[in-house]
Amino acid sequence: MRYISDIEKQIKEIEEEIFSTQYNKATEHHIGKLKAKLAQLKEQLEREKSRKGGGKGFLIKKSGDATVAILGFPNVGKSTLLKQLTGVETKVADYDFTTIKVIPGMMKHNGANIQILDLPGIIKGASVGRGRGREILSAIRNIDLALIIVDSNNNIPNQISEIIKELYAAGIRLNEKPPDIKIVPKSEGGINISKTISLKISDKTIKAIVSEYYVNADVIIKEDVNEDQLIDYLSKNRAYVKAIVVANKIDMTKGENIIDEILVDGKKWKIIPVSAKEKINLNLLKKEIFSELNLIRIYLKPIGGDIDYNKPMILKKDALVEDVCKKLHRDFVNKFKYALVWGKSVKYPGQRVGLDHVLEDEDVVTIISKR
Ligand SMILES: Nc1nc2c(ncn2[C@@H]2O[C@H](COP(=O)(O)OP(=O)(O)OP(=O)(O)O)[C@@H](O)[C@H]2O)c(=O)[nH]1
Ligand SMILES: [Mg+2]
Repeated sequence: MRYISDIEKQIKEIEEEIFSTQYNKATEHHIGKLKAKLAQLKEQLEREKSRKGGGKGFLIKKSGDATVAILGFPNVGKSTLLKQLTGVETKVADYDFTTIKVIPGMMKHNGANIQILDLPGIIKGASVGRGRGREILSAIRNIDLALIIVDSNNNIPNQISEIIKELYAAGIRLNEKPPDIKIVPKSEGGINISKTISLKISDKTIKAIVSEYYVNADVIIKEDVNEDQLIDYLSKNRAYVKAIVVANKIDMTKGENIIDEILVDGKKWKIIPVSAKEKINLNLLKKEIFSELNLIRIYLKPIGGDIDYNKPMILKKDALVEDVCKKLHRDFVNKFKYALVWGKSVKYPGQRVGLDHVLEDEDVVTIISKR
């Protein structure tokens, strides 16, 4: 434990130094360096803690076409929502921390099986291990979509802001793309920077940060990143997750407070107002989940047979004919001759296409294979 407390002490010292240093052009590189050191210490702390057995994470078996997690403060109605979306009953009660482990359910929509995970409530300090914070946060690193549930009786922007802060501190970036950076370590020559655009941060700052990780490296930057994004790239443990906000209990607020988009900490968030208890807007929510997941439905038409519109094949957006073949059976790719496609992705009905043809939602496909 001594080792862990040493790391924690160093983290505290650096955080205090960053906090008390004025940010300007002259201190930018120094702050960048401190932030990079901080990121490394935090990673080290995580490693030590998980090595010591704490926070192994919940054991979740992914299943279905995509996985969505329900996330929010205690008592906002997460388990009630799970029940309404999936039929899975778990304890619902009017006190905090009713749910203490991950409860999975399956939501059927548009022929897709969407796995929904109900998580215990997260609290302020989750990222440093309060509540079951570490387990909860590690569970959302590999999902396809996070539903951030807030209680519409309370301050909505505050709840969103607190939750994204906890996730951010745990290395989870919501609705962000990984920065367009490439860093190639070398054996000599120091740190070389090349940029395709001009950046707000100076080369000195970039060097200060990168040198915390590498002595020699080529750094290629293609977008106007800040120091945090550069550190994100250098840290290997960042997770990029999509998210939408669900404002629950609107039956109690009579629609006050409810807006469909909100600006929190400079970022726009889409809000779906619902009442899990009174079943208001649940179909709208299902539709939103399906569309945010970027899934498409493909109907298979056997040669000379009928299409079963109730059983689409569910694939990710921009899927190819090849993906259809692979999902049918490994052999279909080898035996593939051509495919016939009807729908939005082709110019005329029944068009002949190859394996690399990009499909669209609700296309009808017939695979013609060699004998
Ligand atoms: N009025 C109203 N009450 C709701 C709604 N959804 C849930 N509740 C109530 O809010 C309380 C908490 O519901 P849960 O579903 O247990 O909340 P939870 O977020 O899973 O709570 P924890 O597991 O403790 O984090 C219960 O008393 C529910 O009946 C809603 O849409 N409207
Ligand atoms: Mg619950």
